[in-house]
Amino acid sequence: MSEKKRIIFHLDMDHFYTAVEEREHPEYKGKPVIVGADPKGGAGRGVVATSNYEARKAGVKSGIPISRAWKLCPEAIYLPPNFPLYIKVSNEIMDIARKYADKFEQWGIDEAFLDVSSKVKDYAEAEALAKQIKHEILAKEQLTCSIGIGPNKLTAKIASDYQKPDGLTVVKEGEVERFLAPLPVRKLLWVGRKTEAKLKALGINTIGDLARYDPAVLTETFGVMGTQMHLMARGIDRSEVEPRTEVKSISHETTFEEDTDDADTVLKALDALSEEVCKEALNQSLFFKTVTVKVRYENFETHTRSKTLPFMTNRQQDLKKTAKELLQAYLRHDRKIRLIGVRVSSFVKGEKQKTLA
Ligand code: DCP
Ligand code: CA
Ligand code: CA
Repeated sequence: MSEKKRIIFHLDMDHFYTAVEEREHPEYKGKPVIVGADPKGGAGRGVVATSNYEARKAGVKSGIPISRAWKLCPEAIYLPPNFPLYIKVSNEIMDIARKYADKFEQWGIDEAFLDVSSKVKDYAEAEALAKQIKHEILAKEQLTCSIGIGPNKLTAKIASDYQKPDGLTVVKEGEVERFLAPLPVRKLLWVGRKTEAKLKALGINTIGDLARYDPAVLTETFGVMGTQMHLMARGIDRSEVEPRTEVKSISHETTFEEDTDDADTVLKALDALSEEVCKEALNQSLFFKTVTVKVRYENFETHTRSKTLPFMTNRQQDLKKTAKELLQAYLRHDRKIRLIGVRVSSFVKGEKQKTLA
């Protein structure tokens, strides 16, 4: 049975946070702009979320310490992230792109896969469609994006990164292996720095080197991931474009060893639960607005109370403070508590971590 031919787009916004900031503040245009932690004159402890292309020329990239950015580019405009704005813009862009796809999958705050197989009959039509999407995003949002087109998600994702900013790269079926071969293995989706170092030790630098390597040895060295990497190096990826199943809430609860009416004990446990919940939200790049606490008294009577914050957050201090406020009413000297829980919901998604290794 022959497999149905697919045409997949990967769309990724150019220097997303800083591009949005430049749009909102035209006076920043042409100057280096960095969004991230407060540099505090070089003593700041956080990292760079992103930088525009002017700042990148000075070596400032996502993820480097903000103190290092300050050394490299003290003259840049430093801005704290404005997540509500980026998320609003992201939602608008996704709504534009979604219309063009048979199947749509948002991946992180500024990128998405589109399966357009039934919308176009060949790669020429696909290219025209991609231009139309880029045009609509530019017209409505005054922002540029880069689109990669290929027969599968893997190829499309690597192609969107190939010519940035404002790029459009088409890799037709049959050209995939030749397109991938000269690129560094790092470009493969799941190859992190550790794996890259191990591959280098085997003399594998490019995706082509990996494609030619003995798959049995790769499987022996890296397990299932080795098999997977070899397939990817040859441009094989059958995964479907599919909307992710959404996480609706994150919660943790704890039952006390002994029922208690001691406020300290209860509040300490509440803080620990808040920390757990926050860590999970951070891991999944989720920001929440609604906080709910749950209390079960010794007689199993159970109550919940919620509060929706006026802003989105995934900061521990916000959750701890709100959870504490909500719980106060349940702390009574005449009733012992058996269980407490903390839940967060009303999510919006931030940028996803892209490497597994
Ligand atoms: N981001 C972040 N921390 C990182 C990486 C990214 O906070 N380590 C945020 C800021 C970016 C946004 O996610 O603007 C999108 O990430 P990308 O990796 O797509 O990077 P950019 O869009 O900034 O740049 P590019 O033009 O290279 O895509
Ligand atoms: Ca981007
Ligand atoms: Ca991205």
